[in-house]
Amino acid sequence: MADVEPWSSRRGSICWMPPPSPSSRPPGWDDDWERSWEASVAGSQEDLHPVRVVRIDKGGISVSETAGSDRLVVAAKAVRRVVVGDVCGLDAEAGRIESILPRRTVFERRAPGAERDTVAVSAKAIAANMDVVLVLQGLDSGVNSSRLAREMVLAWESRAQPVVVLTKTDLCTPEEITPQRDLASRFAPGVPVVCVSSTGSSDSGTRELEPYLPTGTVAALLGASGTGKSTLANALAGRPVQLTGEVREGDQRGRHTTTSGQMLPLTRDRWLIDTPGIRGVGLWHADEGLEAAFADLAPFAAQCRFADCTHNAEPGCGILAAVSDGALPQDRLDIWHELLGEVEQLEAQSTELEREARREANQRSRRRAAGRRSR
Ligand SMILES: Nc1nc2c(ncn2[C@@H]2O[C@H](COP(=O)(O)OP(=O)(O)OP(=O)(O)O)[C@@H](O)[C@H]2O)c(=O)[nH]1
Ligand SMILES: [Mg+2]
Ligand SMILES: [Zn+2]
Repeated sequence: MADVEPWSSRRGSICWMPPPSPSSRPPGWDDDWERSWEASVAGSQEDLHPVRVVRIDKGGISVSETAGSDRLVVAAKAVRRVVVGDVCGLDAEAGRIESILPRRTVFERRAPGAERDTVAVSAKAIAANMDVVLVLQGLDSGVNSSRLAREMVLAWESRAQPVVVLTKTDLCTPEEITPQRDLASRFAPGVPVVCVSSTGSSDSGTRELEPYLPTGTVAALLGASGTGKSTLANALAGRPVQLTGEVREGDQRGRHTTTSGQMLPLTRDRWLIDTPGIRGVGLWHADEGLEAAFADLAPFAAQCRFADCTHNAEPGCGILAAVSDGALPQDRLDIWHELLGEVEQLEAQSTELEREARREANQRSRRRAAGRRSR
């Protein structure tokens, strides 16, 4: 390997970095990334190398230049905005991330408050560029339909492809599984529902998931505590993997788990994006997600007499008609009203916060202007 210069000698960082080879490509790279790279970086900044953010710690950003390669460490100061999963242009000489490729998919949570010089009541990205979101529900406790509906909104909103995974088939009889699968399908219309068992000694319990995780896939896991996310990750990897926040045996301080996000290799060519933030993500600016998650309501809504029908009590409401003649189950409409109400409430709050932030930003700029005048 040519010209390996210890970073520590140049910039007080914690890791050395070999210069990337020009032909290497980061984990999960595909033709779309190649096109995006050509369009946004390659022509204008020839000295940059494509890398993927695979881990973010307090101390720095780890990037991977090629699948399975050693990780490189970039000072966190360089770019605050990157999140795990981001594909970036790295200036290897300077050890700096210079650009972030447009994100294909992203998990966001609300980040209210004003930042310097900007009105920033906005969504804060927490993970990017996952291809698939595995939404887990445990068959042992039964499908929680309202939770599943909410998770589907979040998954769709990220723009990644959702797949519902019903775990722990080994704890149920086939007769018990069928109605649960049907319930899940009803609350995740148009989404594959796969039943797995992650605790067997062979991989046969998770084989059904394979078609949804083709070579190059980057997946993320959504699901309540105890639904089997860690166990499924281990089963898919064929070895124990360490999800964020888990305390490793014999290391009660959880030293290895302080990361705020990581992209773990499951196999040589499949990855798992894991951040504690994904698990805690709430509804926020979820219009697109709501629309996609409730696609089963759309054909009935198209029949409503009024374009702005709220489907509460209006005459000629296609949805209410569908409910009364049994074409649309009442519980689907109920959960839609509930989630829409939540999103609207959040939006109303954001408007208030936004007003406040704008007022503060204006005050700051007035003070600055006054400062300039008095100089
Ligand atoms: N029988 C059986 N048990 C399972 C299966 N998957 C998970 N479990 C058990 O369910 C419990 C919870 O599984 P975890 O993988 O820890 O769940 P998790 O989603 O990671 O939970 P948190 O980390 O708390 O969010 C554990 O006791 C697992 O052994 C399965 O397919 N079959
Ligand atoms: Mg876990
Ligand atoms: Zn209506």
